[in-house]
Amino acid sequence: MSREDVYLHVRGESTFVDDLAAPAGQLFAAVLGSPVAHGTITRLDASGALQHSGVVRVLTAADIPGENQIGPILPDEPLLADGTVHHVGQPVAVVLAETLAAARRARRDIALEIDPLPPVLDARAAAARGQLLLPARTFALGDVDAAWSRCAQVVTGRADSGAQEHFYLETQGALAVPAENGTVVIHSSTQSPTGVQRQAARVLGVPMHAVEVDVRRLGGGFGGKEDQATPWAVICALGAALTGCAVRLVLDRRDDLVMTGKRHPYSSDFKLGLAEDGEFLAYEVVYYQNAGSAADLSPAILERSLFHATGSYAIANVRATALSCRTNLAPFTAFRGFGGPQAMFVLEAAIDAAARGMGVAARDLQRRNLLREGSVFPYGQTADECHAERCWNEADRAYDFAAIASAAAEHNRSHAGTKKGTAVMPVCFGISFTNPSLNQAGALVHVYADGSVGVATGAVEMGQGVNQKIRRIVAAALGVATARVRLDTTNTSRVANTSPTAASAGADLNGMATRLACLQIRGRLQQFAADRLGGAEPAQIGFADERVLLAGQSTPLDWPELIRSAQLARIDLSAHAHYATPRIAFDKTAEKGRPFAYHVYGTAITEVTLDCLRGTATIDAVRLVHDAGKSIDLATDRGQVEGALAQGLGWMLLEDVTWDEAGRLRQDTAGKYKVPDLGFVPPVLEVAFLEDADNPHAVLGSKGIGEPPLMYGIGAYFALRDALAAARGDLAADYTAPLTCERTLQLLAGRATGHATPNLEESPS
Ligand code: MTE
Ligand code: LUZ
Ligand code: MOS
Repeated sequence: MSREDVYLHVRGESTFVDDLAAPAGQLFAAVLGSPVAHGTITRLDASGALQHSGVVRVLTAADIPGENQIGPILPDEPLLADGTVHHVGQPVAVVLAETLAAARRARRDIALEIDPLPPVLDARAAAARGQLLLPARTFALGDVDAAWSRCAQVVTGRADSGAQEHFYLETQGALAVPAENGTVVIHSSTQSPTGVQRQAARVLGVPMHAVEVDVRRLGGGFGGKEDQATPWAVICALGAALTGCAVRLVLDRRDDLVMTGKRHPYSSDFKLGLAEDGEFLAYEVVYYQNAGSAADLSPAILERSLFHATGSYAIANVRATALSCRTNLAPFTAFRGFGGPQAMFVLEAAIDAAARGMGVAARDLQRRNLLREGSVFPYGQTADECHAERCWNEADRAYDFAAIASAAAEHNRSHAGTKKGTAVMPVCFGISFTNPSLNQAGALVHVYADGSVGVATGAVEMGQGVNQKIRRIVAAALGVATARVRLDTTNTSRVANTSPTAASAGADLNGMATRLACLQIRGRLQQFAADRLGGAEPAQIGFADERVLLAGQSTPLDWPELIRSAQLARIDLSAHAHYATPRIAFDKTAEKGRPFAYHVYGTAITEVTLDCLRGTATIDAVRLVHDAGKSIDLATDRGQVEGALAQGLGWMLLEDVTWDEAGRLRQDTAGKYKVPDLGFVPPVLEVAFLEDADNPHAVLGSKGIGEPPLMYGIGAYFALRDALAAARGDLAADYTAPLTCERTLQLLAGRATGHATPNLEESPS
């Protein structure tokens, strides 16, 4: 049985927030965002907007009954601007009107005057001014300073990676419906129903029990709705509380692009030292993370960059320092990979520079330094059940890296107009929220009297297939067909205090909680069936193919009959369970611990062809071996690998996010932003899953899959650089991503490409 929602999607029957029928008296909201990146509000007068017919009320910071604060980590993010504005698009006021058109029209007639202050847009410039969110953090291993003198080769350089727009098909939105006695129900397109509940309660000044958040599904989240679905939901709740009417707010694409955060741009300095034989002896790196104007999730994202500083490699001496820099851009936020891709890009740039400096193939250096069983990460955890070399070797055996590279070289000898390039990209990604307390989940399972099963968990379905995986987990635990199992909406009243569906751990955590709940019910049913079958041992009872088994043999009792009679016999057919990942801990003072339940591994080889005249590149092939553990749903996992890869390729080669000097986003409409489409994805895309891979640390031996494959996309950047190097022997040591067609042409012309992030001031060093 394939995914239930596939049929709904294809027929256009799946519902999203904006498909919910309008409650009687519903109002529409339109948010006025700041037109300038930094300044002091000198006048905010809504009287002009209130003249419009249909306008009911205009909300500003002064209307907030509770705290004007929604910062999830640091209290630095007002819901509505109060006194100062810190980025273009920052919410300042909200028009509530009877029609959407009236709300949007009236928004233009709010008088907003701002005394501008100079904006800081670049991370290094912000660091030079001391604009850090928190003190810098450093992860260290061994003795870096002592190691340099032993190195035969030391390369230094700079690497810059750009922002990335989530471009979920469903824009941010919410519908809040007031209920009796000051309570409210919020339908939100959020990955974090509890996060919305917590911040709505904070802003309204009510207990969390007065706020119910409900989520059917998202039309994509990709991290963009891990924290940044909150303001829109809270604005609706505020409007509902103040007017007594339901309030709907669904951002149009332009507002969504301008007002919400993207993947963090990073600018980094690296220094990599190698022994004669290519061993990585020492690695030093400083990351300047452009956090935008408020902390949002930036400190957690910065932390994950540090965790992934050494990528898939064992390096004995490391010092990685990370600075989260406050700038006047919309707060950057979670995006698939969560700081990991940015860190891995820097190390791959260092390896590329070293390989070119030493005249060896990058893949020989990569292979020489891969993580092995027992390798120690800079944060103190060891690589256990390490599959880095297995993935590499299986990929090399299946695809023959040397043959692919020599075919490219052969092409390059005989073609002047086009050049081929190749690169291998190994990935190692830690699974668990790096904040240990987030690694918990709950589930509520009901077996109804007709034998059908309803499941509620904290997991949000956003296209990643978590519902399908949970159905399969239930089917396996109870021995029933997946068709019997249906996932309820994700609702804070059914399962409370949940973590966001994120960190690729949604199925791990909620799947395990669901399995534990099923096992409780299963235990009761074993007892009941044992009695009914004339006093057998409960342990002898099993459930498979919708039948009750006794000592492995089929009995006349089938699932519907079992449940019907169990219900009549007053057996509890419901269970709640909670799962907390065991054995994870992290000491932030020492910066050492065991933050991850396990790691995901894989290796990809990418081939590109560069058109030397036009600067265009085509990705010819990506072939990879990925460690998915024992997959719960192969088709879903394959889809996740393909989708994540496409997003990684887009980040590296295609998707360019830029701002003008005043801090205004240039790509403020869909037409100005390129996202990968089918024609961009390589025609040859071979995905093999690692054979005989088990994982003792997650449900049914599976592994989290949502994020890790994104980082295979980094290979395309270095494959394109490889092709560029074939076109130009004196290729500049410029590591700026994305390597768009424009940048490629500049490199072909022998020019530096400039940096993806605004770099308006000199860097401090
Ligand atoms: N796949 C689809 N189709 N849509 C999404 O929004 N989000 C990704 C990934 N895959 C996403 C997706 C991100 S950022 C994460 S963290 C995981 O799914 C979350 O789901 P999981 O933990 O259940 O894998
Ligand atoms: N969110 C979070 C995440 O809060 N902590 C994490 O470690 C994480 N990792 C990936 C994606 N989202
Ligand atoms: Mo994913 S960035 O953890 O939502």
